[in-house]
Amino acid sequence: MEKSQKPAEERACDLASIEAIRKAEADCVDLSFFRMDRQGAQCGFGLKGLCCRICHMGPCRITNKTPQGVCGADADTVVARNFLREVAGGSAAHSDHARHLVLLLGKIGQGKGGEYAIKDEPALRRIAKSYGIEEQGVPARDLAVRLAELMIGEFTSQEEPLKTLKLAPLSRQGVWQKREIAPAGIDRMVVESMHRTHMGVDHDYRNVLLHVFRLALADGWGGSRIASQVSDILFGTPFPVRSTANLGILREETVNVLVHGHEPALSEMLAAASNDPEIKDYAKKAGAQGITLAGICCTANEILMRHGIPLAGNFLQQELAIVTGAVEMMMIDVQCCMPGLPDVAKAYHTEIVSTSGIAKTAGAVSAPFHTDRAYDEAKSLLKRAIDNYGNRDPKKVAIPQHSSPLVAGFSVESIKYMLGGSYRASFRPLNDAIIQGRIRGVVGIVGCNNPKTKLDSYINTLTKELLAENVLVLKTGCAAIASAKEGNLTPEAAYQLAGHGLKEVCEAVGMPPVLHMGSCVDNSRLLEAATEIVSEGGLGDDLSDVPVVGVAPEWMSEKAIAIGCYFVASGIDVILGHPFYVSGSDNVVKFLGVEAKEMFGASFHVHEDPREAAQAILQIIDERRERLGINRKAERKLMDMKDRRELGV
Ligand code: SF4
Ligand code: MSK
Repeated sequence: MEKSQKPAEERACDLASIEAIRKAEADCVDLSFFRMDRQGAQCGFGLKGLCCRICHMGPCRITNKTPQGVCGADADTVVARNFLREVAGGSAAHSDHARHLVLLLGKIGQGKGGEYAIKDEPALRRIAKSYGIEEQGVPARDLAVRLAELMIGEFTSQEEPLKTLKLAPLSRQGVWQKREIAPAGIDRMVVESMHRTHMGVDHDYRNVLLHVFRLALADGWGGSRIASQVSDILFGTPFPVRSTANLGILREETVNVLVHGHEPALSEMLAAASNDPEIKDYAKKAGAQGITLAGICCTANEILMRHGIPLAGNFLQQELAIVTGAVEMMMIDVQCCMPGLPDVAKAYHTEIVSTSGIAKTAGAVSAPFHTDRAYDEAKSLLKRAIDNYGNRDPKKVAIPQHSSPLVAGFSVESIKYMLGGSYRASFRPLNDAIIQGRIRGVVGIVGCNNPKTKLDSYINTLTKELLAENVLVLKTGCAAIASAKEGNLTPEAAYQLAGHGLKEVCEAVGMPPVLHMGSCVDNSRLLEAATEIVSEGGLGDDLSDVPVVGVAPEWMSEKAIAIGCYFVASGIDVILGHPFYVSGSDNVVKFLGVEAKEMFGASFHVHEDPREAAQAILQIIDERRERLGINRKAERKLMDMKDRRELGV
């Protein structure tokens, strides 16, 4: 391996990652950081979205000299089609994850769910009711069957719009009807995207882009929302939990097992099985003090939110965790698991085990798990990891001793509870704080890491800038893990980072200034939170009224594009830390940045500098506050003796 071109401290912010990158260099282990260097200048046609390989008359590259492909497609058509295919990939990923959970819910209802059960019956009843299913007097298992059938209908509906759209504010539903972008079944929307972008079908970039937003809505209000809802029913609605984040959570004296990917079904069983006395004994007999179960990426977020299981790291730390030399097994499922993991693992004793039949990786052990015998399979995977403990080479072990405490578990239900207690659980105190100006606005910071950016640096800089300006920050995915590592997910962080008003609110409620709301499918919880703000009253009638903004700072996946698109179609402006592959078409850029605003009341904005992004966000928030008539500091009236006498106290 060639010598690295950059010092480790220019690649990552947190000390644990810096130490692990240095160790990888010393161990001659290749990482995504170094592969990015070797890519050199990336393909200009790809970056602009101007390469078309949709048919085999191509591949065609659109240039000034060749402004059309062989078929006559111009830059607008090529760029728009490529963009739609990306959103189809992202929407399919979220929604297929949801489908697996719905199928499990149905099986549990039929008594065929193995050890899985309905853990949160109130959530089942609440959610069934929200879809108009009569739940009173209906046994939980029957209700599960009915809800699963209804949800499967959300995938297969051919013409009827999604039922989940009704969970949005009425005025927003009106916008979707007016623009004719209310989606039918999720599967149909994905299939239609592939059809429209086949050679010789939809060539009008506007028509293609309208379908982008239609499809994205099927993801945000459909697939992703369903995934979060069913996870809550099966595994419990998240409530605040304490935990720890970063590579320092790995322990030399325990068997270290990591789960990585997105789907929570197996990791839930692993969480239970790791506490099984038989497994604990087995670990002791192998000479370990026990098992440390921890997570990477969004599987980590799922089990953190419900069990407080520690976060080993975010996307760019998946290889670094193995480089510690202290990981016996990394179980991967779907999405964001790098195919290079087995190469890294070869340098150590780590076993990479792929647990999904749809996601095999060359060099990894394939052990697809089955929901009807999940607990036994979870136990045998843990035993296999314990058996590997003896293969650990102490000379190769170096666990960075850095980790930070955190509080996570902020579902909409738990935020309501924190704000109002069990008798007055509501968003009212939050709305009042926004109206009074103590909280200037709410920003959702979401998405991944990308070796194009120093790991976590944009996310953390932006977060601090916004907190100082009294902006409440909601987080999901790898962006949330970045804040966890930085120590910003604790109530104490409000004292160090928040402006006066936000600090007051956090202090009164006892909450962190940055709320961890879950994995990337849980971005639907951000829509849910914004909808709660609207329905609580006093801040407009639509999502495009409320002072809320979405940001994807270091994004890399197609899912992040789908998320951005459903935010915009829902009326929430989105700031990107780096642009989509669309700059090859001025018309597409204008559509996403300007025309979207006219249609949806929100659009995309690109800001590659986090401080500049913070200013742009504050400007959007203040414009919305201005329109609501609340853009002034709440006047503080000093009481004189006369006022006090009138109060009669
Ligand atoms: Fe070229 Fe048209 Fe075929 Fe695309 S669809 S590869 S632009 S001929
Ligand atoms: S895991 S999609 S890197 S957030 Fe959801 Fe992280 Fe992005 Fe994957």
